[in-house]
Amino acid sequence: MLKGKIVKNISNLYTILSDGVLYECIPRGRFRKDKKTPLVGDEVMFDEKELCIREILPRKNMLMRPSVANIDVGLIVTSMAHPSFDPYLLDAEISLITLSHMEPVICFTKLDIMNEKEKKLYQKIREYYERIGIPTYDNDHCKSLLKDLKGKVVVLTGQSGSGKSTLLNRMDSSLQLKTNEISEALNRGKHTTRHSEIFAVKNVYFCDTPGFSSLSFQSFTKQDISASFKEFQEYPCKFRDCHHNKEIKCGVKEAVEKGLILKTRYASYLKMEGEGK
Ligand SMILES: Nc1nc2c(ncn2[C@@H]2O[C@H](COP(=O)(O)OP(=O)(O)OP(=O)(O)O)[C@@H](O)[C@H]2O)c(=O)[nH]1
Ligand SMILES: [Mg+2]
Ligand SMILES: [Zn+2]
Repeated sequence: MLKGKIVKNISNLYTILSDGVLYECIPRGRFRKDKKTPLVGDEVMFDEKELCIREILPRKNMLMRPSVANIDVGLIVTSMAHPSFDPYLLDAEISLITLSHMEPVICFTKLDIMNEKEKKLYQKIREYYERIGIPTYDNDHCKSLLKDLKGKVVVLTGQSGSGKSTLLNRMDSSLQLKTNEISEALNRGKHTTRHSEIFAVKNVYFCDTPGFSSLSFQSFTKQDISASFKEFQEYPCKFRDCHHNKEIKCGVKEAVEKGLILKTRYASYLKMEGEGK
């Protein structure tokens, strides 16, 4: 029996990295019965002769969409043009990553093709997220990103066509990951990356993933969703359990009025909170 890390999964076949060697394994039958699915990022015990996963070791954390485990940083690859900036998707990803006990980091893309309006928006957006404590980068400055992520396990998230695979190719041209033009008619990507896979670039483990555009908050409590909007805590409300919705003397709503909280961010909050239990 050996210990290893799942670095790739296509249907029921798992690629496991152990001591520099790759093994292709299937899970043992019992996992399905126990409703346990091994995930990319999992540390596992496996039988190297039968090529069979025997045990999933305890997880530090996991994400549902994309489904990955044992992640330090969720790198949200955020396109500013083609596909156009989607504030809800960014906020939803920040909250899901935070609620899954991972650190959110943003990498903006497509800065070279922004129009004047998008350039203005970009300045405002980047400043805001930086101010509320989320590190921001862009794909024209990959070196600093690599330096700051040293030693971490990083999952790339973001909608199809945002440039996740392109970002990895820019950091290591030998990866040659498949990328695709976005559909101009639909202004979105073509779901080019079909499975999650971990690649080592220098001393960072990056997990490339398929893009998702619908994310659900049904399994989270309204309280947890509220807590994932960390900057809201800076503005006290009259009621301690304020939902920042219809209540009077709500510090958060006042901050939105004053322009201290982004309107789009508040709209994201209301949408997610509405879904929570
Ligand atoms: N002009 C410009 N094009 C970019 C940039 N980043 C990515 N692209 C292009 O955007 C398209 C989509 O990029 P991908 O890397 O395939 O996007 P992805 O996020 O991996 O998409 P999925 O695998 O479908 O989830 C490709 O045609 C890239 O060449 C950028 O910064 N500027
Ligand atoms: Mg891709
Ligand atoms: Zn409030």
